[in-house]
Amino acid sequence: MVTPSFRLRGFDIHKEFLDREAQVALLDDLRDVVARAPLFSPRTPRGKPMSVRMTSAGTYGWYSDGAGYRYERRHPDGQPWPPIPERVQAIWSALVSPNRGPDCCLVNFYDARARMGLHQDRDEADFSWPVLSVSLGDDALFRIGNATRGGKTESLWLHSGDVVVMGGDARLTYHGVDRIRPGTSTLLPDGGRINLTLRVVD
Ligand SMILES: O=C(O)CCC(=O)C(=O)O
Ligand SMILES: [Mn+2]
Repeated sequence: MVTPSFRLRGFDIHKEFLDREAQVALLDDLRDVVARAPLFSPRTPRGKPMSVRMTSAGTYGWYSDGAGYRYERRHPDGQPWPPIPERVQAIWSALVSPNRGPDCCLVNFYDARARMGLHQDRDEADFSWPVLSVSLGDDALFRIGNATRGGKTESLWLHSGDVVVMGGDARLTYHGVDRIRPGTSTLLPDGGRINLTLRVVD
């Protein structure tokens, strides 16, 4: 197994897991994903538009609207989601398991004003599988809370190329993104941040 740079509240943080060349290659793959499955703005179950735009690759895509949070087999335009790029699968294979791949690669795009409130990832069937998250582009202030809502939190800046694995006791820990720091990376020509979140769904 690959040793993380450090652990924070059970989250394994792999600083600069991807070098610049690997980030550029990944971005190329993601351009194909977004061309086939365009980014959209989901609504919360209460009807509020999320500030993060999203799409997915894989058997399932994460989706939300007035009917609730869930996984869907098709993009809102009716097409199946594109396959998860091999280079993305390889990160999972190296850090989680070479035997079972993720069912969903959620692609989150943060512009300068986007954020993601504290939440748990809990729409999956089996919490024994970790969640793996990749950061590309501008820095993000990532906040980690507790197994239940409330209590003290801690935050850290995630940079382009960093990978976080949330597993074991931390699998259901609250987490979110307070804000991004525009202009801190040159990876995305128009700025912003991409986060890939890989999960086993079934
Ligand atoms: O953008 C991030 O780093 C976190 C994304 C996240 O927590 C999620 O999509 O569930
Ligand atoms: Mn999450």
